[in-house]
Amino acid sequence: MSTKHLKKGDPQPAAAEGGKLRLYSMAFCPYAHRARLALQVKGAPFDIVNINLLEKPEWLTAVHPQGKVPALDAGDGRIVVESLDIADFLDGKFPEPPLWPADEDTKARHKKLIDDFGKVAKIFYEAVYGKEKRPLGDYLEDIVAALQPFEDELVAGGNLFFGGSCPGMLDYMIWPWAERAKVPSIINKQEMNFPKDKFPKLLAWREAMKEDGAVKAQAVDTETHARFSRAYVDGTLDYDNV
Ligand SMILES: N[C@@H](CCC(=O)N[C@@H](CS)C(=O)NCC(=O)O)C(=O)O
Repeated sequence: MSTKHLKKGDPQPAAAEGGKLRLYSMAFCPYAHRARLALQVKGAPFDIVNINLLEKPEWLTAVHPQGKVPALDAGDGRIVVESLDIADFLDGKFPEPPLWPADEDTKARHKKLIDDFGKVAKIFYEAVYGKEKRPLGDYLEDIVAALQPFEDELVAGGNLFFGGSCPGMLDYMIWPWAERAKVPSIINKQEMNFPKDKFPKLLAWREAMKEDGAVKAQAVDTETHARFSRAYVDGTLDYDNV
């Protein structure tokens, strides 16, 4: 996959024209993926500036104080950082389709689930990039425990998606890791046998999510994700050609 990522020495591109939104992103960052999904589902015109995170452009900290991605330039002088805050900001700016559930209790539960999903993201990161590798079965055990509340929420909701009949905030905020689910097995060349019988609802959710328009528009295939992760681990990463 060929995607230009700006790096040290590259000038910052001029602001997007006509107050258009701009996302500072990196093609394989799961947090930037969250922001791209939110932009896509809202149908807001936006452009993307991809950043080489190994050789960051000098101006990146003026955009994001921690020199990270994603960062959204709202086109009106405001810059929003943190993937969930970006999605939340977009949900406020573009009410249709609403991403959060209308019911306040459900919204609070979904916010907590998004927060708790951090555990899954952390285990995933360790299984792919961790220096001291444990057998994949150990990571799997932790992931299974961390995912149980998500299966329970789908059972309780009685719908295909957390958001109801179509995906909502919780669906989109966890999808980037579902898209990358096979990467730990590929990178470690070990099977990770997900206990399908324990998670019938989550597995149906994953299949349904693959057919969603925003998910499809922002999709990257598993092999490409795995090539990125392998090159990152091996120290051979060329952001522009993965
Ligand atoms: N909590 C942040 C996490 C963002 C993040 O960790 N981004 C990574 C790329 S996937 C990054 O910019 N890393 C560069 C660095 O830490 O120097 C969010 O949700 O937006």
